[in-house]
Amino acid sequence: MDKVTAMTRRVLYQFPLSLYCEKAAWLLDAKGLPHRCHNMIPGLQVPRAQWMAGLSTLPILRDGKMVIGDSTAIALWLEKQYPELPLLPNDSVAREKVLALEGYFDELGDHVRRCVWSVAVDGPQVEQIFWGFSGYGRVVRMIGRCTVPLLRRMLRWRFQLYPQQVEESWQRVSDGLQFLESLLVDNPNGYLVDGRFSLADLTGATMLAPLIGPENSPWSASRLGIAMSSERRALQERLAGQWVLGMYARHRHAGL
Ligand SMILES: N[C@@H](CCC(=O)N[C@@H](CS)C(=O)NCC(=O)O)C(=O)O
Repeated sequence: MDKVTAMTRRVLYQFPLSLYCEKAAWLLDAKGLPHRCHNMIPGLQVPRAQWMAGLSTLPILRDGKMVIGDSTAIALWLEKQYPELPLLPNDSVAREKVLALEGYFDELGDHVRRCVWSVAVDGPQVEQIFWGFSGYGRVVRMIGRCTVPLLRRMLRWRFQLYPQQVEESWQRVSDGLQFLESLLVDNPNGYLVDGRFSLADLTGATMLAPLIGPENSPWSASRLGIAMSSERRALQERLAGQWVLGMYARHRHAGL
């Protein structure tokens, strides 16, 4: 299949800022699978997502006639369908370890998202962070500019940006960073399972990226501006932060 045909047949329905959509896009890129991204408007995705995959969340991947929703299901399906450039080990024990770490980081992602939005929600760049992607047309971005107070209210409600929840999430994130660092001690090449890049590394790096802000991620400093900048300085110097930056630098090659 040539690249143009593949991009017509393989479509990732996503929110460009979503952790789980970034994970799915990275999965496709890591496997060298050309695809096209279709950016959807948060909230308005529900009927189409329900119709396509019986889910209300993104990412959803359409690959020819096949439609798969949920980033973990997408990972498993891609692995089965395109086993070249594997992201899961053959060995069953190592495979279980990768999947357990993937599940752990996926769950942590919700807390990371809450922490980052709790810092960014009141900042002047909130509209640029949320809508400032080339995949959203001029009209959508214009509406975005006119509805900033509504966006802030929606973010607070949707991600439960309330003091108690935010405090709990920072604690979970702190535990998560320490857990990651415990896996990295005496681990010279930095891969979490069996010394090679896997779904565990890809998921860990994606879910923590909004805190650390690798330049080739949707949460780069050039997109977020000053939001998170003081929190990030300390995080980037930690072992976990260095690890995220290293994974993005070495393995996140987009734009196939
Ligand atoms: N476990 C799911 C989580 C997906 C998810 O939470 N997606 C969010 C975007 S980050 C979403 O679509 N939210 C829309 C909604 O809940 O209405 C996955 O891995 O795909």
